[in-house]
Amino acid sequence: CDWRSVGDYRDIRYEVAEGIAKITINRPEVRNAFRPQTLFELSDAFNRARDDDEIGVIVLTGQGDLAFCSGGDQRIRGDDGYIGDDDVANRGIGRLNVLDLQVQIRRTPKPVIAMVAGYAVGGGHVLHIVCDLTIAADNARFGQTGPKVGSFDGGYGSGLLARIVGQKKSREIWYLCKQYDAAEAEEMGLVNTVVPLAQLERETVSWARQMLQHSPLALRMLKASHNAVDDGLAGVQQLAGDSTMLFYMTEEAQEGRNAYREKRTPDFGQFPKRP
Ligand code: 2NE
Repeated sequence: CDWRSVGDYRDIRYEVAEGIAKITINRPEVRNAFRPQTLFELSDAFNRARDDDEIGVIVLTGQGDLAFCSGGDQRIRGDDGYIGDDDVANRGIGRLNVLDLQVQIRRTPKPVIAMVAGYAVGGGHVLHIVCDLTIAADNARFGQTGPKVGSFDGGYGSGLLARIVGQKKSREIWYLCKQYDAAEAEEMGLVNTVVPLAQLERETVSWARQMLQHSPLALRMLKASHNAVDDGLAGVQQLAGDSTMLFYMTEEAQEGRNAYREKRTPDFGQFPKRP
């Protein structure tokens, strides 16, 4: 892929090619741990990819071969969350804004692929969980560390993980804080496929290209449908919003709009009462 860099970011890179947006966490010196700034930038990049109607698939990855993401940057973890530069100026109040990013990835109406080389642990592991698909390199290692470092993610990090690998395995992953290699992750359905490290990007781009050949609206509806139950009323709301969007595209809905604008009674009688 001939990636073209877009935007001006400190902690991440945003690149596009062939209808694919690649978002890279770029803090390899800390195994791509995130701080509040990283998450604000990731949020901006996901919005950028969502709003760009040329982009059909988004890839989330980490810089280098050693890590996808190692979770929250423990060096700037305060007593109530992660403290960014602005937060220090603003009385040092901590944030857990990775949770907002998780929700944003779920609500982004385009497939998101986690492209994982090296460690995906802690909050970094949860980021791959909330992506639609995960392509792992054979050097990938997965796990949660929360109980070891005094943290936990009781939302998607537990609930969605349990949906993916089952209740017993999810509790094992969290309670014991073990690490799992790529083959074990594939075995438990935590990743879609495992490929040699040297082929990781090629394989990921190939999956993206296959999806780009398919109907973007069908993919959008499938993402919302897969999310709906687990996301509760917010999931239903997204699916319902997509229904409204599709309804707006019909002549029946447009008749309602046109009648209002033309100050006449709408003629809905022309439309069939479908069986
Ligand atoms: C990721 C892992 C397993 C890598 O191990 P290894 O042996 O390959 O590297 P090493 O030497 O541990 O790490 C290299 C450098 O990166 C820093 C290290 O401190 C080290 O720095 P130097 O000693 O060279 O200066 N580093 C790595 N991860 C970091 C991190 N998360 N924050 C700050 N610096 C980090 C191994 O490094 C590891 O286990 N890392 C910690 C993983 C972890 O516990 N993450 C936090 C979980 S809690 C969380 O993410 C969270 C949540 O649970 C709920 C809400 C929000 C966030």
